[in-house]
Amino acid sequence: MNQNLYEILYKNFKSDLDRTCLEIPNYKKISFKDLDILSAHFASFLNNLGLKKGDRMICQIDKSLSAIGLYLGCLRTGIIYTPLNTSYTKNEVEYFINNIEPKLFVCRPESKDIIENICSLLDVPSFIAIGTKENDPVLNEILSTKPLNIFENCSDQDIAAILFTSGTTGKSKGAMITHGNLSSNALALREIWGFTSEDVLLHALPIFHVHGLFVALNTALLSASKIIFLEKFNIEDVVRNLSKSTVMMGVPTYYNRLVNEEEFKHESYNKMRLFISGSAPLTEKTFNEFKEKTNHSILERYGMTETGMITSNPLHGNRLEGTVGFPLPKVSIRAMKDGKILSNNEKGVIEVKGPNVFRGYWRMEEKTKEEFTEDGFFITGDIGQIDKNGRLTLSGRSSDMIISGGYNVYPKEIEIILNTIKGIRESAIIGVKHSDLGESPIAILVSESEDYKIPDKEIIEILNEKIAKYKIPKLFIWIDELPLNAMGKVQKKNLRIKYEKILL
Ligand code: MLC
Ligand code: AMP
Repeated sequence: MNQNLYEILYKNFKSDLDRTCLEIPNYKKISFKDLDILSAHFASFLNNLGLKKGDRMICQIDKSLSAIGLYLGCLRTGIIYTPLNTSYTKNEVEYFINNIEPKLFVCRPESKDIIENICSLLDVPSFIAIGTKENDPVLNEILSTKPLNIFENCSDQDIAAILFTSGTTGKSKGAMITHGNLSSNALALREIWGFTSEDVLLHALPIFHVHGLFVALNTALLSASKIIFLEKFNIEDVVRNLSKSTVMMGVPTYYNRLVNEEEFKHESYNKMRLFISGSAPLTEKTFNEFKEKTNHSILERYGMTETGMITSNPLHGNRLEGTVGFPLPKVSIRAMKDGKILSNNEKGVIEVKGPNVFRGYWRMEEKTKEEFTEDGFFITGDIGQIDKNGRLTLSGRSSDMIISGGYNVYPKEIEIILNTIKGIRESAIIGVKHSDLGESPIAILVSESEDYKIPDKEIIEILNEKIAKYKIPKLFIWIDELPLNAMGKVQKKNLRIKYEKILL
């Protein structure tokens, strides 16, 4: 049987073709039929450009109907979809192109000149720029093609998408996510979160990461639920549209902001049945304040780019603050230490196995091998404990990764750049508490000379050229020397303890 994810989604919404699928502010309503036809136009357009199953397409575009059309068009044709965070810089984009070797790059109109230049230098055969407006000329061109109602034959092992995740070495890795990974996860989430065609999902997340793209979109489409599709998380728009919604998904920052928003009153959530949080730890404070204000217990779940969703608190039953719940159907987890499986709440590294686990890192066989155990479990790098009922509580990460507003920041990537700046002898990036974003990176620097410290502004200018804005440290602190352990390694734990509350 064809395991093409689009065909599976289609089979599940085809009895609702005339119902509204997408409500996008300042746009006409889009029915499931409209969406199906739109994706067939995109499939045709990709096909006319000569792309075929297994070819890669990179896009760095704003959240829009076209972005969904492109995603679904790729699924239909078996073309590998590679979305990039819109804040990535030219420098970062070049790395992704070199790594992926796409046949097509789709960018925003405002970055057309820069991307066109990179594409010609790096031999990307095709390139287009597409905007968000209903009358965008490139969208119109795509809509003028003859729709291609294709469901390319795919096995559950065929790659549907490659999503980049950074690494401890500072080098991004492309996670190869298959049609089978995505369908198994969407089917499991529909079941455990009770999604139906009666639901209205408030969608304010970006769609270049797993959370907004797969968890939210795939689950809603598979359930034939309506989606209120907002361009981004803007508190006024979210509050206004929540009154028409039944489910919302978000990172903890969204819930921090809602709790502190005066206009977020009973009328704004009286139709809501479920608030879901993930991508970063939801603090007990936010969970409890939200519960006090709304009488809703936020349902926290846990996942990763490489694995999709792994565990979730229950829809029915106790949603325990500070825990991420139980493994999804068909997913196994274990906590490991020194090669032993732990039990009864002992802390170890969490490993996961199941149909949700990705195929490996694109063109990084060695790295892939390192991150799997011999018996096929993926080593997440998250530290946690599993109680006797199977409930998981996370307590940290084995790497020093920072999660800022749901985006991952890898210290190494920033330190490598800082250490090349004249005037900086050495640097350490650490994550400290941030009341809105959860955590934020700050830089601890040692100067090359005693009497001159480069102004922050100059450092930021250099960083802005090379890395996305959300990775820029919120503070630069100069000290005489970095604390080292006996092995000569920077004791980041000590720095974290010292500066933990500096941004609060
Ligand atoms: C934006 N900015 C951030 C930021 N987002 N800075 C730090 N951390 C962030 N997360 C910066 C911008 O570059 C800009 O800088 C300034 O903040 C204002 O931009 P904005 O777009 O207006 O920001 P804001 O609306 O406040 O965005 C914050 C946010 C957004 C939390 C709403 O980042 C967001 O929607 N995050 C969701 C991330 C997500 O989807 N994660 C899922 C990963 S998947 P300047 O200098 O120009 O002012 C995953 C797996 C799983 O982890 O389990 O789900
Ligand atoms: P990413 O690389 O963007 O896929 O991020 C995945 C990481 O986000 C995981 O390895 C966890 O460290 C973190 N994460 C996701 N969900 C949660 C959660 N509910 N609580 C704590 N951390 C989470």
